[in-house]
Amino acid sequence: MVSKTSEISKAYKAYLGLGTNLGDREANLAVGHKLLNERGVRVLAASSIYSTAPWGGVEQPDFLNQVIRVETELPPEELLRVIKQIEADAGRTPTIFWGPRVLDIDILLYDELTFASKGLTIPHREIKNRAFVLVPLAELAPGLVLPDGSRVDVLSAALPQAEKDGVRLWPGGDKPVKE
Ligand code: PH2
Ligand code: MG
Ligand code: MG
Repeated sequence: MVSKTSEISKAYKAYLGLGTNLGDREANLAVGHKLLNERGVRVLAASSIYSTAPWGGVEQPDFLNQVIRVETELPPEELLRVIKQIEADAGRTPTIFWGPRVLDIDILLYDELTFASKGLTIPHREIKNRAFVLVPLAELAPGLVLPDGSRVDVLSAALPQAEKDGVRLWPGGDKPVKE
């Protein structure tokens, strides 16, 4: 069958990090999944949910964190715009840098892309430093290789034990969605 080139748009795979430490945290993650799916960012698979100690020096409640694999036709900056709107629609209001939030959605990886603009850096700047990202990412995609050639499972295993100790499987959140 012949189809018009203009109708073909490529779907890209991306990995997103979800975080929440205010309100009904499990519900906030569920809202994130729902709004992403409704707005052109299809959730293909999700890691377990982890309860994580706050990172970054701000005293605040523990987070729930999760990493998801998505598929989208949206280019990176458009994806970021959609994500920012979803965060706001989920009830996020501006707070201090690295402070508490209802829902944070970070673009961790987008296809094989390395990209930097004023508001967006891919891969995420902190991807290699954060146990609350690497542990769920390595669970979801152990063989995944970053654009610089490093493997997420190797990076996760190499984290300091104290960082790994702050990341714990969340009760009831240990049933990964299968692709
Ligand atoms: N997000 C931050 C700052 N610190 N700590 C944990 N455990 N999880 C997060 O998602 C998180 C954080 C800023 O985005
Ligand atoms: Mg974040
Ligand atoms: Mg963010």
